[in-house]
Amino acid sequence: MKAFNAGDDAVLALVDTDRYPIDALETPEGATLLKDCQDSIAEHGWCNLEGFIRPEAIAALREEARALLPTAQTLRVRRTIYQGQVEDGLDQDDLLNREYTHVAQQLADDQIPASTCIKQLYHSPLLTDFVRRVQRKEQLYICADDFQALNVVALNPGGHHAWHYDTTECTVTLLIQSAEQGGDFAFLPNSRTGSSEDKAAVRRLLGGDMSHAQTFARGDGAFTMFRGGYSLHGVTEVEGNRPRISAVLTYDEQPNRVISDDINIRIYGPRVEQIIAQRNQVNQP
Ligand SMILES: O=C(O)CCC(=O)C(=O)O
Ligand SMILES: [Fe+2]
Repeated sequence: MKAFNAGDDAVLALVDTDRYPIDALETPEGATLLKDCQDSIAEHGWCNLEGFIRPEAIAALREEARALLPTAQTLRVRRTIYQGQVEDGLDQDDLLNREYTHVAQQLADDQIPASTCIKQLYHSPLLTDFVRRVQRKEQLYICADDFQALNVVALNPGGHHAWHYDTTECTVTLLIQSAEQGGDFAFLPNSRTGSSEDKAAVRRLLGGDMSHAQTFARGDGAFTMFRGGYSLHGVTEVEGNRPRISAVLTYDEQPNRVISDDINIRIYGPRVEQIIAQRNQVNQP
């Protein structure tokens, strides 16, 4: 890795800034990168930067994730594609109304030490500003939630990420370790807007017809920005012998965004329920 001095932005040590000059967006090369990313989001709804992390740095990120993952819970979350629970009175035969199970070994933000490379990357002002400009936002902040802000997600062989929409408009992920086979990030482009949804297409996909789903190749160190709030997406079954590991970086237009206790308990289970209960006890008058 490049020599890294305390006080330097983590981006300088981890990101391949020769290829992706996100620390110099005002230079002609930087401006071209930014425009290419903005155009890709506008045209396709996603932007994928292969080899965003330097090869020697991705090895360090992989080791770090492997060392921490044994401390992660295996989460088992039942949710609809809209990330809610089934509502009474809806037709349960309709694939749109069903709950699907998401199973993953997942480190929540509070389980990822501040000293780790991945946390330093997430906290990098240079990276946040790059993501903000790609998304053409006036303001963008890292999420302030103790659990949801940065997550490291491992899908073990045989596992997959069930189809869903994200609750934020744009999701940012970093692939730390690809699967040997399978484990493809797949999506139905622009399957909904703010006001309508192509329900026929969504039902087809939920029923197993992948013919309209798109995917793109991603190697270790790929940095992906994706309008996951508008395109139904998931990860196909992981095959082979190693887990697929990705980091999910959450950003928000509001500076101090936290997620409700109910939602965090539903996602992260008894460990977080206990932390929240203790916190509420301390805060009681
Ligand atoms: O792991 C990935 O590539 C995607 C994860 C995802 O869709 C999510 O966390 O919402
Ligand atoms: Fe997602």
